[in-house]
Amino acid sequence: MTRRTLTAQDLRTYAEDGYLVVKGAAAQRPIDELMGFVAHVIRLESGSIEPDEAVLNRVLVDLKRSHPSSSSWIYQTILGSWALKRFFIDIAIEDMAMQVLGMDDPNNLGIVSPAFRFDIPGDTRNVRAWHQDSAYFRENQAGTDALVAWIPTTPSRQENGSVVMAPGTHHVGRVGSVHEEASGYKSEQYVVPDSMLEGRRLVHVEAEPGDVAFINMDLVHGSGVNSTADNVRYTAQIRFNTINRPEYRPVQLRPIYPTYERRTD
Ligand SMILES: O=C(O)CCC(=O)C(=O)O
Repeated sequence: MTRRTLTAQDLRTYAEDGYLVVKGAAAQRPIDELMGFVAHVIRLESGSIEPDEAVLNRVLVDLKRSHPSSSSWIYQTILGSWALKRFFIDIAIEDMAMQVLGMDDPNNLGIVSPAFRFDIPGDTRNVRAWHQDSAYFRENQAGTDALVAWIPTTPSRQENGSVVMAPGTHHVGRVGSVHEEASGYKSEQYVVPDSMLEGRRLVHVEAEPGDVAFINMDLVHGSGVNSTADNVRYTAQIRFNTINRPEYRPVQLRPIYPTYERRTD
């Protein structure tokens, strides 16, 4: 993909709102390849021989409700895959991330937590509450030195729970969040105080596969509510950071190998 130059207005929007949606930033082919791989992983666990559309939606919804551990196996298998790593390389959005970070030398670009989410209707255990990513990821101090790239790989709409932004909240900086440990099948959360949202305008991002939202690490945002019957919302995320800062602190991760109760056990 050729280098895409962001405009001065794009960079002003990012600075003022704390996020920027770039339409058509990623090519369709890597998205199709990734979603084909995701359907493959769901088939490995569900045993379904139905077409991709059914596997990616109804089959996964049913599986997650009946076998939450299977859904966890699928989630972790996707995170550990070569296909997901290759996706982030193939979409080649690092130039845009560098422009947003005001960086010239790619040797100064770090990443953390290349991730992939599937948000199924009615799920309350894995949605992200109102948060700042800087509470989870501590590589840099300043919210402007790092960002989240949020990448829908299927259409992301208010009704299927697309991410909701609170524009301008990044100007407050990192605030004290309440930490809730992961437990059972519930994800860990760092939740910002309600006061961060008082009087704020909220924007439900509506985006197509290939659009990318670049989000300042201090911007308050969260998952919406997926109120559809069986439309799973799929998104990838990768966090870019700046390694040539005196306070830069690379994360050290500890492996955990949970016991999975597979559907076929
Ligand atoms: O897409 C979503 O539900 C929100 C994801 C998010 O907020 C994040 O990864 O920081």
